[in-house]
Amino acid sequence: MEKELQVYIDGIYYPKSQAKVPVYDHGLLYGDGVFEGIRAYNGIVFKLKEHISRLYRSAHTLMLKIPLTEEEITEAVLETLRKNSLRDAYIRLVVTRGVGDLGLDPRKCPKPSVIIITDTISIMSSEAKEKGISTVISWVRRHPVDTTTHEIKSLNYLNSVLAKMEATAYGADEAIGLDKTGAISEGVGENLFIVKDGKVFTPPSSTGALAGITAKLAIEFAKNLGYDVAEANITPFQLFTADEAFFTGTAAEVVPIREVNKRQIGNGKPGPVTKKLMAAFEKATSDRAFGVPIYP
Ligand code: PXG
Repeated sequence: MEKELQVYIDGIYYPKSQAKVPVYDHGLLYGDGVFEGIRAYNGIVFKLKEHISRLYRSAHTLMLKIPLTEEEITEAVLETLRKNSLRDAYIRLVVTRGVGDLGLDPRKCPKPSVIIITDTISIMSSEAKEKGISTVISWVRRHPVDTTTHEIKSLNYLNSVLAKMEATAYGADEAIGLDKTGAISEGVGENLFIVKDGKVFTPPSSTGALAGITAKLAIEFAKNLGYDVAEANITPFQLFTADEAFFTGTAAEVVPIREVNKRQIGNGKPGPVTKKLMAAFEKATSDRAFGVPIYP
């Protein structure tokens, strides 16, 4: 039998089937915690430093003190990957408020818990990459910036789950969320971009969108390719009538959007800017300069 994957919980490794959190953990009771989703490609953990840094920024906002330094948590991620002999992996890093009592007060939670899951990931199909994906704008709004905004990568993802279910129910591949004003914010686990008249636009963080690590890279690549890139409010109309649209994200990488609420985007095929950015991103995932080696 194949050896079971080992999961790191507070410095101890448990087989996947026995890796559990206590029912009094405020991560479960109140969604009180933060997480990161990270990928490793061919022995390199892509943008690990940036993901760890974002984890600490999320935790800082929740006044959640991670009981490890950034260096220690980096080493724990690498060690977990080595323990599982992984080279291509999906890494889920979770920090919960820890065990408390049946009340909201986090002062009752003396010790946050650090969980590191390393597993494989179901990636976007090659068909999605070649033809683009279909999307629906969901009735479920993104969290406003003055609530549990998605600028914080917290354990509150219920609006993403609901929007994803809606997309599935309507036979679409992915959902798009609006902010409170009706402007486009992002996908349920992806940032969104449009291309119009040769210029690239993405919604600002005032829409509650996460500062995506893949998005930041896509912006860099687009600028290097000579395109103007700007943060701008995007209306549903502007999305429907864009020349190109695409998502970026750790799971999605760069993926073309061919349809929004049954409206075809552009000519319905991945556009030239999207294709160039997909190629640039793919090249980056096999470049050691973009990550940290698991096996030095
Ligand atoms: N917006 C949101 C709300 C996210 O959760 C992104 C954008 C893209 O950010 P990055 O930094 O990954 O380019 C995310 C990331 C999943 C899954 O299981 C989702 C994310 C990351 C990993 C896995 O669907 N979301």
